[in-house]
Amino acid sequence: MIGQAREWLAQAASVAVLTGAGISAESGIPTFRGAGGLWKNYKPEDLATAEAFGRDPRLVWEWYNWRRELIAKAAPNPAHLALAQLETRKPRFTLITQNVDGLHDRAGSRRILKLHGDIWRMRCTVCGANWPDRCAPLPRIPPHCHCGGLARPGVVWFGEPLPDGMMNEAEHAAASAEVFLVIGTSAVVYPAAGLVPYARQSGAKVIEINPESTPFSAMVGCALQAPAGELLPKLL
Ligand code: BV8
Ligand code: ZN
Repeated sequence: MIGQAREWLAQAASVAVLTGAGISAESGIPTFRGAGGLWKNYKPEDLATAEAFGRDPRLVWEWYNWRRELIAKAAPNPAHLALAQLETRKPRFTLITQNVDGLHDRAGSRRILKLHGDIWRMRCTVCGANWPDRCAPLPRIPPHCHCGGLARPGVVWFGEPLPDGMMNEAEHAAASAEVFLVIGTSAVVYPAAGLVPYARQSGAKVIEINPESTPFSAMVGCALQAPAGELLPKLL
């Protein structure tokens, strides 16, 4: 299995990758649906919504502040670094991530499609201004814009559309990939998860890296059940 995956990857000129929270697990960031992923017994689906934010912006910001502090103390792990390395070797390479933690950027990845936004950006709910903010912890909860309006995290919540054009770019990358790596995602959130069958239907060889099986494990060409931080460096 791993030999087959290594060979496919070595021979591919165009590679696309879809990552989820699992790739940051070995950096100490809890996943959404795994054990320890919960925060004060709240489910992400209950907090990562515009309704929850409208009802209680302070609570939602306490969750994001907690995650920002955790992420600020974390470092990219060998899986993030291996993907940054792989990008330098491939003529065509696109990293599509569901993660908002920014660890791929810190690992040196360049061409990143952030489907669900970026926890280190803020957006004003009044004037629409959008800016980077790396304060951890936040000096004031909830944070506000210069215009005085309430700021929200620069992420995509459930029920919200992905950033304009982002899925088109991701689909294009998935359709033209000879090898499509799916790493650390439970593949339950759409439209991101739809990229996996889409890549396969477009003829890509799909390699999944996840200690557990997912709804797509049976359909991928190669399902490697191991932690990404251990396995990915062995694939290069
Ligand atoms: C939209 C950002 C439409 C915020 C997130 C019913 C059926 C189907 C779909 C829907 C439905 N009802 C609603 C929907 C749509 C909904 C959806 O898919 N819901 C799901 C829950 C059913 N999707 C949406 O709402 C999307 N928007 O559809 O808009 C629209 C269009 C036009 C106009 C208006 C509206 C928006 C979805 C984005 C939501 N935002 N996050 C934030 O992060 O705070 S989603 C959230 O889940 C994170 O982004 C996360 O990345 C994502 C997916 O989770 P995973 O990354 O997979 O993480 P998870 O914990 O689940 O799994 C971790 C995996 O890692 C596990 O498999 C584990 O085994 C593995 N692992 C663990 N350790 C390791 C490891 N792997 C490797 N190595 C390890 N060491
Ligand atoms: Zn403003």
